[in-house]
Amino acid sequence: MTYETILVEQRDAVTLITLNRPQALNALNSQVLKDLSAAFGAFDADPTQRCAVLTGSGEKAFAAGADIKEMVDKDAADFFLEDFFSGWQTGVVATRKPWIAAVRGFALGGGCELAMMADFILAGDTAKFGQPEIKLGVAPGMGGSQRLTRAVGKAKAMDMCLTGRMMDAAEAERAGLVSRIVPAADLLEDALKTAAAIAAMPSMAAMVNKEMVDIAFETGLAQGLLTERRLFQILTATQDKKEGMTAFVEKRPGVWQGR
Ligand code: CO8
Repeated sequence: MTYETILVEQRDAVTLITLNRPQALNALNSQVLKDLSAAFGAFDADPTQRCAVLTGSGEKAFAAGADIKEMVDKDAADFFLEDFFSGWQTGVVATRKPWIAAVRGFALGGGCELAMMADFILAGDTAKFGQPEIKLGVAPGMGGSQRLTRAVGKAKAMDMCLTGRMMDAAEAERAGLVSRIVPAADLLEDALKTAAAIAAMPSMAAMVNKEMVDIAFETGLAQGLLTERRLFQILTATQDKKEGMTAFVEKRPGVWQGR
């Protein structure tokens, strides 16, 4: 498959997807959404692929936002009739296998929102996160006001959205937006290593773990706990559960079937 705005390569069981519009700081236009939706769909459908990494080309940006040049001449009816941005939910968020955002440089507006769609964010020490849409007379439209608030709490989310200021990697880690910071030069290698470790896990269990944590953001505690218990019970019926526990007792590594 060929893509116009992204690069996709497979490294064993890990798919590496690179946003590739460095001249526009990897701004997210309709073609990027189309390409990413196809790439994430192919990743999800390919049984040889078990974890993905999304990163930006160039050192300056993961993505500097939705493409302002594409939006500048659209009016409200255009945005409404196209249900602008709705494709991110179906094309990217709906991915069932785990994936990591590896962020170096700017992750602003839609770029920050795209990073937050990942299961977790690994940050290079040059990462800068922000929701500067207010400075354009708008507001986040790809989940920023919701996911950022859930990730860092109301005070910081309000501060970010109302002032449009950027958060550096250290602040993002303290606030819980990113899981870890590594030197920018080592980021990709670290992210690929982390993804390979996830890819080596029993893959159905990885998908279920992902789903469980996502449910924590989408339901109340009682419903979340019940869903967790049911999903746990379903996992106990897998060959990998039998193998994992037997391998532990026999003091040997497990050999996974992914089911
Ligand atoms: N869209 C399009 N092009 C961009 C974008 C963008 N978001 N960001 C940067 N570029 C382009 C620049 O126009 C420039 O291209 P050119 O040289 O052809 O003009 C090139 O990338 C390099 O950018 P700069 O020269 O500006 O680089 P600097 O190092 O001086 O500045 C910044 C870097 C600070 C990142 C700066 O580029 C910037 O502020 N970018 C915009 C950041 C931003 O506002 N992002 C939010 C966009 S809006 C959004 O994501 C969600 C909107 C929700 C709307 C909801 C409607 C329904």
